[in-house]
Amino acid sequence: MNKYINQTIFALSTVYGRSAVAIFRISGPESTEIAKKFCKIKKLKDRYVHYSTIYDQDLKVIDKGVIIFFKSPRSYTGEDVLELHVHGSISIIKKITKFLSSLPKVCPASPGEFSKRAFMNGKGSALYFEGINNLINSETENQRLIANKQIFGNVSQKCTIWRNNILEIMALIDAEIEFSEEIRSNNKNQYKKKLKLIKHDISKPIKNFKETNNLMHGSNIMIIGPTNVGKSSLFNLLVQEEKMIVSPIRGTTTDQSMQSIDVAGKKVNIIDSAGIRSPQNIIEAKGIDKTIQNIDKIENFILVLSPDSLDKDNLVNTCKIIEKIKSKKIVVFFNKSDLEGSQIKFREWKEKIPEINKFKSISISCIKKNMTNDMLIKIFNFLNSSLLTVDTKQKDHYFSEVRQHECLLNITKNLTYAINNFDNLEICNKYLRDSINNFDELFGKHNTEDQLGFIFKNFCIGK
Ligand SMILES: Nc1nc2c(ncn2[C@@H]2O[C@H](COP(=O)(O)OP(=O)(O)OP(=O)(O)O)[C@@H](O)[C@H]2O)c(=O)[nH]1
Ligand SMILES: [Mg+2]
Repeated sequence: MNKYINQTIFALSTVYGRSAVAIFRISGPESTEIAKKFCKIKKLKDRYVHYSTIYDQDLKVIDKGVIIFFKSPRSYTGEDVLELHVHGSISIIKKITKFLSSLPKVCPASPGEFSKRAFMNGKGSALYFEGINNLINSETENQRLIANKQIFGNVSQKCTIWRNNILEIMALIDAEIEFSEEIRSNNKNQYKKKLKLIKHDISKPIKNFKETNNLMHGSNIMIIGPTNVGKSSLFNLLVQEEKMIVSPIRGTTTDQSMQSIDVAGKKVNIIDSAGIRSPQNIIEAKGIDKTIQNIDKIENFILVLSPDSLDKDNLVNTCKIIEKIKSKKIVVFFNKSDLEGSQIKFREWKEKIPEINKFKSISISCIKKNMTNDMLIKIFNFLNSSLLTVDTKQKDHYFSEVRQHECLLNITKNLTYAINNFDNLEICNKYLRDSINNFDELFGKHNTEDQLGFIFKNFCIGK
């Protein structure tokens, strides 16, 4: 075990707030003491549902609930773990938190500390725990599916197979170096071929990384366009909430606002932005600057245009916007289709800026009374098919984290060096050894305290 051995941690593992049940999780050597002393359980049975009163230090009743004890090592963390299932009232949660904090050798857990302890106790690889964290954070079906692959085998299994195959080739090369005077070129070619195959296999999830990362953490879509075209109205429509102020005054939105939504099982972060024009004041100037600066970081754009905004200034501004984002994915929303003569104006937009014809477009009206359920479905389907084109049935969507991606890139780099150095088998094997180290890093083996902190810091408290 590690330096944690003497410390017992606890956390509320359910959401803070009013609910039927709240669960506290306690992990470490004090767990048994707490069960015996403060739940008065004389015979603490492993994995057994005890129904018992919970007392504080003065042996005053806090609540009555279900107590479950998981004896080390058969617990989530691998340590003795005690779960207190109590009534989910805020006062009870506060009382138990205060009471547990007051006990010697017991302290509140930091984010991800339960999982970190589990990892230290060999309960799974870093990949596995990243999957657990992703599953807890998942909101959409695709996030759940990717997290499941990360947890239930596929990912670790794949990496283990790749790693073992490389180890096998290393052993064969070692034998060649050791025993034969002249390496048979036949063998060499065979090893080379096998390494190329592994590299090819790894290249598939690498290629899909951006998409997998987007599916897991959300694709960013920025709503952009001239002022007063209905960008904020569209934003409110998509997030189904009156989040942004909408008004006929140009330059109403001065800052960016983001909200996550689910589009056909894919997480999408919708961003509203300040309308592009010559700024009228310092606040608006800052907002427009912010939009322009963030353009580089965004992949997908909804360009909103309206019939009543077709004037000389807006034509110039729209051309500037298109010039800036033309290498990205763009769709055009012709808004305010309810206005008279709107279709003629939309055609005029296309004639004046022929570039617009290159993008897929949809004609809509954000006026509430015009918005039917069918129209809303049509808008979401349009967004899904034109901006979020990911074939989620593909099997190679499983590495979603930047850390994982970096390890895979290093593995490929070292495999390439190894393949290119078959003339000198010692050098070749050195690169293969480096690739094995990259795999170990991917699994979290030999990682320093800092590196582990990086992996677990984004976990929620209580996991
Ligand atoms: N007729 C009509 N009016 C709309 C429609 N969508 C929005 N509007 C109106 O257009 C005006 C501007 O709407 P906003 O959503 O604030 O426009 P914006 O592009 O966010 O404007 P800025 O934040 O100033 O850049 C408001 O008065 C809206 O009620 C629509 O589909 N039809
Ligand atoms: Mg706005």
